[in-house]
Amino acid sequence: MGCGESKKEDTDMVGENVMDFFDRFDTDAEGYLNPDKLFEKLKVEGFKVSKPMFDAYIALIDENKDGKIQKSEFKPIMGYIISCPADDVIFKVADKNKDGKIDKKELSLLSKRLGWKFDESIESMTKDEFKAFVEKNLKK
Ligand SMILES: [Ca+2]
Ligand SMILES: [Ca+2]
Repeated sequence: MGCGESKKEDTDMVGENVMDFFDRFDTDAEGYLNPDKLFEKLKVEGFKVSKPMFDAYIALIDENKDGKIQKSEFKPIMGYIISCPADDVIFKVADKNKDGKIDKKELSLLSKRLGWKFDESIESMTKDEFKAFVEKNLKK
């Protein structure tokens, strides 16, 4: 399976693995994960992601903005974390309509969530352009 490209990520098999993963991490069975705890556990599990990049994931997936990761918020990103390199995950999450580009609407949503500035004249970014954009912003 490629990096989240395959429809298989939606199958029960992977879905179940993802939920097992969640339950394993949610040791207090609270129904949500604390991002810092999740980051530590992902590191232990061997996932290579930097803290600034991880914080960017969290800002993007925390739909109800409570600073915690609920199961429903965790599910889409987990599939990507399992199968994608770290800098692809943020692209996947940011590409809401899954057309392989980050358009202005997606950029402005991301900028709002992460507080990143972008050039309003940009209509869309390719994956490579977006990666460069993310890298630049994470370095700040
Ligand atoms: Ca949340
Ligand atoms: Ca898109």
